[in-house]
Amino acid sequence: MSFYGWLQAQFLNSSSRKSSARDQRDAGRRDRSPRMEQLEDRFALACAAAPCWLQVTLTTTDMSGAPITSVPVGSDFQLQATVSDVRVYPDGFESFYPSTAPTGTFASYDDVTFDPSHVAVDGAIAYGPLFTNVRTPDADVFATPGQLDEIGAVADFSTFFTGMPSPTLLFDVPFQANAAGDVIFALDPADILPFHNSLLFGLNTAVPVDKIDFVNVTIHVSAPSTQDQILALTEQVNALVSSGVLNDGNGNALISKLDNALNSFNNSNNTAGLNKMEAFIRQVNAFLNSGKLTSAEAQSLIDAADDLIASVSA
Ligand SMILES: [Ca+2]
Repeated sequence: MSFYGWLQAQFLNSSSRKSSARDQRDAGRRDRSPRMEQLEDRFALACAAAPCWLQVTLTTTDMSGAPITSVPVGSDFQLQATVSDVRVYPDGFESFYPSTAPTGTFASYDDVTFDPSHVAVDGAIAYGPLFTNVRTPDADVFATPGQLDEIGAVADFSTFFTGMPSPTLLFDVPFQANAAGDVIFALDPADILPFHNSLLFGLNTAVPVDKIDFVNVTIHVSAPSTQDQILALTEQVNALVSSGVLNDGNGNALISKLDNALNSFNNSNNTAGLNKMEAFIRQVNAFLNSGKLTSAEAQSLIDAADDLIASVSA
């Protein structure tokens, strides 16, 4: 598959659309901003055979798309990829391609690896609105834990004569943070070729891998605060009381120990706080032994208490 192959197959053979296409192309020429601003960016580019032609950039964002570098355990975030045509004419263009003709990324596919013991995909891929064609289906992308396999798409037909802005959104993928630590999202070239070649406007061959600047991202997954962990445990106990598993007295026996632990932690007396958490665990085990709690209910409380103890002791 190539840029011109697509043009021929999908668009140019359709004579009925040629006149509107010409209008769009003229409009695109008038609107196209100078590419000079990208000269500065090129100093930061890194590909095996500089100058680079295509940049694929990963960013981690909150659920509204604002970039973030850390996220607490249990929270959602998004992995976002943008693509930028970073060529400086005429390098990387066909010799006959006019300098005023449309530029941008026509197709981009990659693999992304990550540590699945720390983060997990938590929803569907949202491909960029200008990448509407040949989107790799979610089931294929998500088939292997710890990898987004062959994720990518081809540009919308509407961009054929206007080009594609740089950067343009390629995809957003929602993730959940499950365990504390630094998580690297790393790009790798796609493997299913030529179907998943990276393509640029004005270039009739695939973008060579050594001309692609892959920009990875690391997000720090932070453990929740001790206060947040105690609050979550308190809510867990309250739920057992309101569902009738524990009576009020049982609930108070547990919650008073959590309150005492919280006071100790707030006063920076971690040793006393940890002792009170151990007392909480003993009380849970007592309710387990007397049959008030099932082993699953008890284990859930003990796991959360152990997590808290581990994060305070770390
Ligand atoms: Ca792959």
